[in-house]
Amino acid sequence: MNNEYLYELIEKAKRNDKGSIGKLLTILESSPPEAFKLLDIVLRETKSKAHVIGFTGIPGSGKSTLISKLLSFYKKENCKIAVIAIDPTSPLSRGAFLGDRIRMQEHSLAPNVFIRSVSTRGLKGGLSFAGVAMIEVFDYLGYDKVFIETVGIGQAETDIMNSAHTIIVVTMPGIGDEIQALKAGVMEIGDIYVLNKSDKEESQKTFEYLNFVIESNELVGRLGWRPKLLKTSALMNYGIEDVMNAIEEHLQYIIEHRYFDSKAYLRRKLLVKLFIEKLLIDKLELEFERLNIEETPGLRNQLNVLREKIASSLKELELYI
Ligand SMILES: Nc1nc2c(ncn2[C@@H]2O[C@H](COP(=O)(O)OP(=O)(O)O)[C@@H](O)[C@H]2O)c(=O)[nH]1
Ligand SMILES: [Mg+2]
Repeated sequence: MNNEYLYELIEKAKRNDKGSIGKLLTILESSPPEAFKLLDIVLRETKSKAHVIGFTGIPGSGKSTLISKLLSFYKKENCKIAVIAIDPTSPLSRGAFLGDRIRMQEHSLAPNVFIRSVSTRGLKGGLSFAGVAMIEVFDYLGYDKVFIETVGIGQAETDIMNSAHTIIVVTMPGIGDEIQALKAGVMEIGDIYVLNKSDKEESQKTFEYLNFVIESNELVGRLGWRPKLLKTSALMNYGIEDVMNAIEEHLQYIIEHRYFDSKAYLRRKLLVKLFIEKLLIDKLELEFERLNIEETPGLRNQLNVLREKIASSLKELELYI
């Protein structure tokens, strides 16, 4: 890809040409040299403006449905929103219920909404990199909100969640021992807890339990923010506006506490590490595949072959600079 083509893509993406935006995101997933050129431009824009909101919680708790309903509210506010779905069960990937997929697709036709599904497969060391880099690209393109949906299990998802200003943990009634859910760790990171599927009978009991945990200060929010607990039924479109109001309240809180900019700073710093990490891991994987331990007997020799290859790839970094 020559530079002119990349610049052209960026210009078109800035005018909200969705095809071009999609191509830029694909570059982040598939081509480190091009990704480098793109991010070098993107990160020169010093002021970060996008509010990044992470949605996590067990599969089936209703994250995608909730996001889809929130999009309807935010669209009315004339907000530009990007959704990054890092979720094998995302409505955008195969295997989802047809209805969910259609609802999400309806949103993605709206000019101010962009939805991207990131496959967890085939991105070896690069999932964190691609996810965090996508946030930066949406920020650069003037998106007001970036929603991220993950099931929050792997390291990549932790990196990406750490890049969010506001974290929403979505849970549902009847998942058995709620204490287990808390112990799973995922419950400890939320700024806002959403008990979805509150149309279900057993939901009041779960709500009271979660409320008790939060009230008794077992869950300590970041920066002194008191975690909120909300009840929704994404299916019945109930409580969605409350979630939106809580998101906006949290945004105001973090702006007042000067957390908004420091988060963006940390995210951009993380991206530097993830970029180098991705280059090195890709190189190591490639050379490891090529290594023939019969032709190169002895651990010392084998390590030496890999060391030399990695050293030469570090030398190649000069090509970027
Ligand atoms: N009863 C009920 N079902 C819901 C609600 N929200 C989502 N669902 C259903 O739960 C299933 C999983 O939802 P989904 O949004 O894909 O969950 P995700 O895996 O967390 O993204 C789907 O069949 C939804 O229709 C709700 O509020 N009440
Ligand atoms: Mg989902």
